[in-house]
Amino acid sequence: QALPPRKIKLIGVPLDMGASRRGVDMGPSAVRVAGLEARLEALGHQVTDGGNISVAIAETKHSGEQNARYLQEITETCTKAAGMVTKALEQGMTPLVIGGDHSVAAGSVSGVAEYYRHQNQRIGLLWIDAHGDMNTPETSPSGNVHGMPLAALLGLGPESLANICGWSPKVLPENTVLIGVRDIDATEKENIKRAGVTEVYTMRDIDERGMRTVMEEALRAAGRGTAGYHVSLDMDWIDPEDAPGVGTPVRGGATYREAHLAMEIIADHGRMVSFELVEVNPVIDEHNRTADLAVELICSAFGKKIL
Ligand code: EXY
Ligand code: MN
Ligand code: MN
Ligand code: MN
Repeated sequence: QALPPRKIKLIGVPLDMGASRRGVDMGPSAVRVAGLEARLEALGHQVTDGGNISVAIAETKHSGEQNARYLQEITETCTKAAGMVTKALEQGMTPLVIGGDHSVAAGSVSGVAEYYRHQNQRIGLLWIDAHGDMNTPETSPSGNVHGMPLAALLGLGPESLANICGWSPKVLPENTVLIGVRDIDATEKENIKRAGVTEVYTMRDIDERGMRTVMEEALRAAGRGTAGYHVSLDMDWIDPEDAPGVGTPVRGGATYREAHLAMEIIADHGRMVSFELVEVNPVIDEHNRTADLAVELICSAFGKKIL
């Protein structure tokens, strides 16, 4: 059913130090319990579960600077994640990273960019999220690092995250696309401009122009001159009616069908080089239904068709 079959490397990252609400560290487990491996294999893919990256427990650490709490531990985790992602690609596998809070993306996207850099290629990035994740320690209203990973990947900082793999920026603004945003801080808005990211599709754009048009434009921008793109899916993109188990829910998100359609279009284009899904919080979920939806969406992104 899925075309063509891929070798998928599953990498769990039980990180929750980037968020103030606890519990997303249980995300990888909830997504596995929802049947991720079996359901991908039913589509014809070959899945190897690489287990979880070992992550420090917040209670055993000092949070450090308040404008970017646990930055050191998060950088260590992201560095490990980047290494695993690069290695999976070297082995001909498609990385599938399950978080954890969204700060892990600073590692996974770095790992993908590092692999393609060795082939003199660059990657595009689809950031699918209610939030922009474009704060720096200087602009963050919360000090939560999960509000900063996209700024790091574009080279704005924080510096230790931006320089994972020893270079920066990991993606160019013209190949970086924000999809579904509806909660951006005023200072963060400035950062988006400063970074030069113009491919921003808000929920209003999706309402007015439809998911199909938005996704076609988004994929064109992310794919222009790149080896392909990484998909970073924050589950808080989806409306809390359908995805209640997330750390930072925001009303007015993508519907169940819109979310599937976006993933189906990504699969049709066949240019996704890696995928990550973050911010599932089992502590506030209802009978694991956010994790179930996460698995469904991953299957759609990996080629599951209705008929
Ligand atoms: N913009 C807010 C902050 O920086 O604190 C909220 C960030 C939430 C980030 C979530 C994961 O996408
Ligand atoms: Mn297997
Ligand atoms: Mn996010
Ligand atoms: Mn978010």
